[in-house]
Amino acid sequence: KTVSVLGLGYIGLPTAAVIASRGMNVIGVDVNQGTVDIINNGDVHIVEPDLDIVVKSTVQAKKLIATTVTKPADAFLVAVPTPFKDDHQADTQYIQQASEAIAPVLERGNLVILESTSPVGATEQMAEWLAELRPDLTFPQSAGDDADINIAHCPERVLPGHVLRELVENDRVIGGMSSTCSQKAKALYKTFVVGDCLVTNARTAEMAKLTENSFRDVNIAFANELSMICDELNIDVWELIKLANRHPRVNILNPGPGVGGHCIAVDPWFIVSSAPERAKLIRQAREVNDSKPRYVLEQIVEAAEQFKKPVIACLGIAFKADIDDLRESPALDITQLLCAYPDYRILVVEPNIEQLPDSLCKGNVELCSIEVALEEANTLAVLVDHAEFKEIPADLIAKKVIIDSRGIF
Ligand code: SAJ
Repeated sequence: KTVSVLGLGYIGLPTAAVIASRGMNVIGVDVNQGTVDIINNGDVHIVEPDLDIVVKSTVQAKKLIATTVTKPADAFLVAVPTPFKDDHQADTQYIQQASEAIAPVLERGNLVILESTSPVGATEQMAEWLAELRPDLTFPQSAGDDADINIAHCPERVLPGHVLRELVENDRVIGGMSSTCSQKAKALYKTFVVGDCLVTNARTAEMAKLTENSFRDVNIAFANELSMICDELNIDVWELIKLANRHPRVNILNPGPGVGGHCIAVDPWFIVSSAPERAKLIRQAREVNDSKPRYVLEQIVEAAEQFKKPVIACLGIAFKADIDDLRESPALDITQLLCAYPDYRILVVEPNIEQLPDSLCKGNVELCSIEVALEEANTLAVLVDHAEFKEIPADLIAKKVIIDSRGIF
């Protein structure tokens, strides 16, 4: 059997490699020729533990081949981005482009799976796009279990940094547009998932994924709001949370500089835009989390202003601990805003990258080691709880002014 994976990013590439490692032939399709070339050389364009090893071995075994051209296959797995537009509506143009790429090569008996996190109704929309382009085939929205083409939504739910393990171990929600669609999709996932594959319909599967990330967003917003209240009341929020969490039914998450990444800061908006009148708490949580970077920035500026020549070490710019991913990173946003102060010298410490992103290539910013930063900075802004930072000995920071948004010190 041949599986084609469309979109070779943070989800598509690990998924393609894991399926190929189970002995299936996998055609990975990406619109970016550079990405395709890197993969066909047995290399990877993203940092994820052990991904390089699996990609290299499956490419060498000729089980995984990357291309920019969509080719016939038994199953198509769509793992393209679904960002949001300025008005917070989901932007499904990449799903539409993937549908247009798949449609010409579709054959009777094919399975099409949408893995991208999507607003409710997106799978039905994808099925419509495919049906319009291939009037010679039947689709589940009209033919149900007898359709020529089976379609399902099976949202990814892996945690960056643990993708290879979670791809195999996590339970999966399989939302078929008919029961045949669900059974066929389940059979595919069962070839590499040891977790349970739980069958439902496509709309519920879409909502399940959005719900998982909104649950986390709301809970982080609770922690972030608490941290700001505690500052006002002169209470150590970390101690407070530790104490409250000793209650058998309380489990508060960690405050931070805001919520980053391309999932939790995005997906709740798909619920809000589908049900704007009802989704009050979910919207408010987004707003609390989005307000946190500016709050932390103000704390850093206030601390730095005590010095004639503020030298601020920004510890971490990734969106969370122990990864190199800078997308939608509150730590990066805060660092960028700090650069706008021409009198500040900004020392960026980010052990997971080798060069600064373009947005930080300014005269007053430099990437440096922990040692240099601790020697030269008078103000420390802890923005990410990377493992390296947790090992900094207490005596090295004793004389610094510290804004610790992650509570590591
Ligand atoms: N964060 C906090 N406090 C916390 C936990 C997280 O401030 O207590 C921040 C992080 O620093 C980061 C952001 O939230 O900026 C998101 O980090 P995360 O580790 O919570 O989640 P992601 O975005 O890396 O991955 C999430 C996961 N979803 C859930 O845990 C419900 C993952 O399983 C999903 O597959 C992924 O989104 C996705 O692709 O949707």
